[in-house]
Amino acid sequence: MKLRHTILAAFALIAVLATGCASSNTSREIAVSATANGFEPAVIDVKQGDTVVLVLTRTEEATCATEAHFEETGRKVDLALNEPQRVEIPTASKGTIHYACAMNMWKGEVRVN
Ligand SMILES: [Cu+2]
Repeated sequence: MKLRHTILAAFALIAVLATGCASSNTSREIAVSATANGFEPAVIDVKQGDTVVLVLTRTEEATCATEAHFEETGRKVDLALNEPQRVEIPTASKGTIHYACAMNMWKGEVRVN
């Protein structure tokens, strides 16, 4: 009887863990504005394995951040005024994804934790 309870408890624990794993991967769209002060917010924290899409929008005419160059992926995105650009961020491994304006003056980063 005691063994049976232990086995049931083990199955219950496995079920809880499996459910926890399945629901821990979430999908996120994160809005980033390119303004006269650069990319805002400049630092974003996400979880490894999550589906993460940055939605970059240049909201001011007077900014150097008219492009976003992604260091790790080599992707370059033109930021026309008030036209949101969607950029998927790779989150398979932990680390930091860096991006910057064409002159490398304004910088942003996505930290995969
Ligand atoms: Cu610049």
